Formats: sequence, structure tokens, C-alpha cells
Amino acid sequence: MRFDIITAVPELLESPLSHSILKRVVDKGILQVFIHNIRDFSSSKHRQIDDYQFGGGAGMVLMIEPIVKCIEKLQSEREYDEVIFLTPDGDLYNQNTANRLSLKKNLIILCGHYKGIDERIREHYITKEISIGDYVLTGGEIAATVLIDSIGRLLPGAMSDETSALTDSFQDGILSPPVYTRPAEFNGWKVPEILLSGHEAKIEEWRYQQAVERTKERRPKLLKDKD
Ligand code: 6GU
Repeated sequence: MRFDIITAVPELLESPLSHSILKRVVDKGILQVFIHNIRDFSSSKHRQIDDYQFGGGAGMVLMIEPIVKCIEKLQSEREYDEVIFLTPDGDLYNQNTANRLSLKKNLIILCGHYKGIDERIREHYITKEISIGDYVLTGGEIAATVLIDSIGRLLPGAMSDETSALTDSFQDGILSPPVYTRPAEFNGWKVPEILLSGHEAKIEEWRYQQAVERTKERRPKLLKDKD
């Protein structure tokens, strides 16, 4: 799978890709991430990429030309499944969207910044708009790392234990049960007896009950959305 990220602040995207599971996915070639600096596509001598908004008002707007040049260059090189714009007024991101996007081959991700981007880019190039939650970030870069991480870990070969992505919180529409590791007792605090019993079927049942209980308590709406 290939991501092409278009951004005004490429530095913000570098570190998250250089560690842990994501690094392994990139090193193995399962995931390719190319970062494009909008400034490299500016035709002005000061490499300007933003300007005042027509009609007045506070905040700069990303200009149409550099972004269009970048998108069109990429689209001339290969077919893209989606051109995604990251913006607080997009569709709310969830596990379901991550699962669906993980089946795609090539994605362009455009990070918004400042007050936004020239609306004509959205009208003519963007095929999907995504928000990662109801709060405002300074730009789409952190949201882009959220997409890359949540999608990258789903790709075949990303996890050492192939089943582990399937037992995530949200993957069945419910939260994960609690987990424990050694020691079986610490400061007098004991691990639930059932987990030490070796009785696989009972352990599975216990985990499922715990997961449902936790979901009822913390996120009841997830259970309602399931049926
Ligand atoms: Cl995708 N971008 C920005 N700037 N803010 C956000 C967001 C995206 N998702 C939630 N807040």
C-alpha cells in the first residue's frame, strides 16, 4: 500500500514513521509513505503557499495552485483510489473506515492548515473528507499519522501475531477485556483466578463477558450501534 501525504509541515510526519510497528511495516515494504512539501510546488519566488481570504476575515488560506500541481503530478504517475482531505468538518473517522481504507492500494492524503484550503480544491480533486474527532488541531498532519498508524497496522504482515489486529478494541464493535502479565500477585493484588486455570473455553467466555461489561459501562452506544 502507498500513501502520498501532501503537507506544509513535512517535519511533523517524520518521527511517527521511524519507530515500532510502523517502522517495521515501512522497512518490510508493506507500506510506502511519500511526503510532499507543498512549498516545493509554489511558483512564487518566496515559495508562498498561503494567502489572505477573499471577502476578508482572520486567518490564511492554502492557495489552489501549488496543491493542484502536486496532486496532478502524482495522478499523472499512478492511479489513486482516493484523494483524502483531513479537516475537522470531514466524516468522523472510526475502525470501520480504517478497515476499508486498508484494502486500498494508493491514497493521497492532503493535510489542511491555517484557516483551510481554497474550496475549489475540495470541489474538484477531493474524493473523501475525514476528521479524527470533534476538536480542532492546528493542521491535518497529526491526523495523517493517526490514519497511517491505524491503517498500517492492519496490513497483512504488519503484526507478528497475525490474529492480534482482529482482537482489538472496536474490531468486534466492543472494547477489549483487561489483560495481565507476570507476576500473578503484586502487593497482594491478584490476577483473576480464571486466567491461571488453563481452561481455554472458560477463559474465552470470561474475556467476552468482561469486554461486554466494559463496553456497557464505558461506551454503551457501541453496543447499540452493533444491532
Ligand atoms: Cl483531520 N484536521 C484538523 N485541523 N483538525 C481536526 C481534524 C483534522 N480532525 C479533528 N480535528
